Amino acid sequence: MSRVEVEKKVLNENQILAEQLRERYRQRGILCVNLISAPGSGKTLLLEKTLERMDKGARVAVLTGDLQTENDANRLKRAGFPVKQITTGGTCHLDARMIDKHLADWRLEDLDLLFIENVGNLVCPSSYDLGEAAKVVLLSVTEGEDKPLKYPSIFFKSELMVLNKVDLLPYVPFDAAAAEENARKVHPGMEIVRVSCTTREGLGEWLAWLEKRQKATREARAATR
Ligand SMILES: Nc1nc2c(ncn2[C@@H]2O[C@H](COP(=O)(O)OP(=O)(O)O)[C@@H](O)[C@H]2O)c(=O)[nH]1
Ligand SMILES: [Mg+2]
Repeated sequence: MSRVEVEKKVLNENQILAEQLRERYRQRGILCVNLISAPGSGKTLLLEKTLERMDKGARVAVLTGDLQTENDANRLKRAGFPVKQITTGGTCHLDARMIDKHLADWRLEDLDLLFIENVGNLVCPSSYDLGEAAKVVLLSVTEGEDKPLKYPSIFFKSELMVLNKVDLLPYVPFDAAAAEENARKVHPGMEIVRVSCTTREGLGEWLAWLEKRQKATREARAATR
């Protein structure tokens, strides 16, 4: 079997499992969000600040992926919600089987919101559906405004772009308007929020986007009952 055929088979198997996960989330009214970015753009800090703003009784959980270490899970657990680390060894993305395996001993009935922090990488995670309702791509202002043009697939497939680290804009030569224009060249009409996870600027807009998507998830579930 050629390399192309093997890759196609793996992707098809992933897609089947991802659709099963999506159906499980749909039946329970869970919003699943898959966060993707290059390493260091601020996925974990965004999640830490998000969890910090949630009510103590919020039905939220996080699966966080990295090649090695439990560092991110340890950071995220401080908020008191269920968190699991997925260490992939050498794999540069999460896949649906890893998600299925790590969800096995959680009761999905107890969740309304599931965050997945993907492995830091703008390429491979774009090819693997995890059953999420939405992919969210983070771009930080230290990465260069041309990244949406260089890595179009993930910007095209993501519903929202979080432009992070805007607190650093006075210190780096980064044209935020050009970055947004580039994102919308590959994904016309893409939603974008500007955020600083350190100063918390823009976090309200991000939380409003989440609330809007959760409302849509609840309504879609109610419509099928
Ligand atoms: N100045 C600044 N630093 C940030 C911001 N968000 C994240 N960082 C820093 O960027 C580094 C990487 O963040 P992390 O959340 O680990 O990124 P991840 O690899 O995408 O999960 C850490 O040192 C964070 O403190 C931000 O909005 N502004
Ligand atoms: Mg991280």
